[in-house]
Amino acid sequence: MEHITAPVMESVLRKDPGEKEFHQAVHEVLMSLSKVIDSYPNLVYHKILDRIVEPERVISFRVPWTDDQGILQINRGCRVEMNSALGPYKGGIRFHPSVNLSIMKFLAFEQTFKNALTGLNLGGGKGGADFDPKGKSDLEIMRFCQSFMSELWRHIGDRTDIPAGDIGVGGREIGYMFGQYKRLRNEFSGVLTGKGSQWGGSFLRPEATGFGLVYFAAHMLAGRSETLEGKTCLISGSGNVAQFTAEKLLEMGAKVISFSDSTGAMVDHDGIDHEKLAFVKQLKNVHRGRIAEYQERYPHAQYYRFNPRDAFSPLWAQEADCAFPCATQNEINEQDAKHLAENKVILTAEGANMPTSEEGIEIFLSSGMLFGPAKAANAGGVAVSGLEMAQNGSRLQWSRSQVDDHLHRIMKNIYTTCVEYAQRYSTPENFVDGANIAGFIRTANAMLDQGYV
Ligand code: NDP
Ligand code: 2IT
Repeated sequence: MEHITAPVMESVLRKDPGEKEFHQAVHEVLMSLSKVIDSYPNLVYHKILDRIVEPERVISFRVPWTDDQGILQINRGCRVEMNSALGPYKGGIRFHPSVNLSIMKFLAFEQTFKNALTGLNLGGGKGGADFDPKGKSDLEIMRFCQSFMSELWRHIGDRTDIPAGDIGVGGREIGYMFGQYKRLRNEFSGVLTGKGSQWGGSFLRPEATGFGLVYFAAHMLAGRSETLEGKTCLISGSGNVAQFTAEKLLEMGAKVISFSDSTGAMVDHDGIDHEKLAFVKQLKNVHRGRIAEYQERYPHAQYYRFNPRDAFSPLWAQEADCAFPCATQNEINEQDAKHLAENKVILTAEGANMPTSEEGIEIFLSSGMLFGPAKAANAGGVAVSGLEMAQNGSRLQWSRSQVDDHLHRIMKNIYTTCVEYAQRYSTPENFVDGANIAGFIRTANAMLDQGYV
């Protein structure tokens, strides 16, 4: 069946040279689809594959802002509106110096399938800027967010495109962007999700990605009559997703031993309890400090400074039962995956988007490890964003427990969908194929219904 998917891949490589992250995301999905596409001649005839890899719209814009010294700075902003077959474009905004078109397109592509898996009416999109929030004052962040929105506002809307947070964009940035949108449009609407809970935000949206990830992992383990209780867990990253993954793991009786950031990783073999987690939250969210400071506060912990020339990360070489990469793309390379497999890690569930390289995924799948791919495992965040949109549409706010019930139900549905599609089209427990195929079929059928657009 590669005769159907290979030309699509070749066309992407030809049209989008140099976009290596986008190539990687497309290749992974096409490899899964090559196992089933023959059964869907209608989708082939109507060129769904050729269309699904082409963004509906890409918006690139200049973001000028002045720093605290009064010096003009210029960044590049972007929004990739990938696919609106299932609903308005939906996906986060990332502020990080590494942001480029390839990264935006891979994220928007992944988001399309992820959002389909939630069962909600959400299309796929992603945006961001190559702006580095590190070391910036609060006023610099506000000026940047206002300038970013001064261009983006004309392209988005609560029925068109609804951005949210991602790396470098949390509650503070969403607030500043919302304020500017409201001012320009003279309209208080649900145009962004992740808003403050006093002014339209859903309870549990900040927690949702991490909590959902742990619910998903618990289902995967239950499939093998296992639980998280007493399991030693590695977490990378120390931002939004990492923190709430840790919080839920502690609640489920697991032992969390690590966090990281882009400078290094810390490992605390005694376990990171609620008090130590509160320290990390304060450090990262209030003081915006570095994870290295954990060791200053808890000297028995180990700290490993990353060196970009290192062949593997010391974090993934630690002994553990479960691994939760929650930092960024391609943070687990082939060597890291080998270490995890050799150390008999029984589960890896992806909180970050595409944190495992394709070679790494191969190693996980062939080792018999349970592997929860990002587009299934981290879908809890966008799912609660969808619930925030529902609450905004009805001018109501649901209780924390109502939202949590929905999140539980959605994560369970995603898990059973992955199991079902893996069993039907691939090998049992191959949730990569399960997620890719299920997300694709739902999106593709909607595209078919809506004609050649
Ligand atoms: P945050 O900005 O809150 O935290 C990001 C964390 O990852 C920080 O600890 C950061 O370290 C680290 N990090 C970022 N870039 C790199 C890098 N190049 N190398 C090593 N570490 C890095 O972001 P989130 O927690 O929101 O996002 C984390 C991941 O989860 C991303 O892949 C995101 O796409 C994904 N995700 C987020 C969702 C959400 O709702 N927020 C939903 C679904 C997925 P440092 O402080 O040094 O930059
Ligand atoms: O990658 C993701 O799913 C997100 N950053 C969240 C997107 C959203 O719209 O809530």
